[in-house]
Amino acid sequence: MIFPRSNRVEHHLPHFEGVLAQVLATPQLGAKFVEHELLIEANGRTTKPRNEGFEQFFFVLEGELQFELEGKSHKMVQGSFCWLPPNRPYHFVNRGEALCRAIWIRRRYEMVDGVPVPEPIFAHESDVPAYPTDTCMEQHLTPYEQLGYDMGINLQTFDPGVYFSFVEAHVMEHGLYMVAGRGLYWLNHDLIEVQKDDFIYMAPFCPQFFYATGWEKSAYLLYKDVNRDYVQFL
Ligand code: UGY
Ligand code: MN
Repeated sequence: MIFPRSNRVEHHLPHFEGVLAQVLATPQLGAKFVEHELLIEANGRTTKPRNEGFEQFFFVLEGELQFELEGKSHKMVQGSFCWLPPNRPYHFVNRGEALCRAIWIRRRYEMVDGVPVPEPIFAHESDVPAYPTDTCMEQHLTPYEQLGYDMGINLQTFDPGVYFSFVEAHVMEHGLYMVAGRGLYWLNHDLIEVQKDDFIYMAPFCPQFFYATGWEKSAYLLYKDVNRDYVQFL
């Protein structure tokens, strides 16, 4: 399912002030995660510390955000991100003068016996090494080589004209947010043009293939469920 920016509407969420949310993916769509784009105006904020039993990921698309966790303050700018395990109360405020746009992804963390729950991560995309994968460069914003992570977040960057070497299909679902450029996405036998700020939800086993077009690099932020088996659905 492609969800271009021009089709999206905004609404308010409880316990935020000066913040509008675009809902990108929820269980109503079949997703096992919830993804929003948050539009946080100057001085927009959480109105009380948020303590939720979900793991969470934030990525700043533009603007800046002052994020507080456990008495520590983290200044987040464009390209900054954080991952939080469940039940770690946080709050944030946009102390800048411009709008802050951020991607916010939550899901239920799946515990595994003997595998410790990882500690929070605060970093910037430029801190994360990029590896060549198939035909793109891939950065693992959550280091999901470690089994403790069940939320895989990749930043995938493509040179113009580059395309996957095969049509992928896998049990993992995706929430894909285009952060730069444009291209053609093959999704379950439809070929769709996508560009910066478009969102795509890919259900489990959706055949998928990307062909980067345009004159600049294309990039997307990609959620996928990782490192767990699927017996919970039996
Ligand atoms: O990791 C992935 O599943 C990724 N290659 N999929 C995608 O970009 N559609
Ligand atoms: Mn994939």
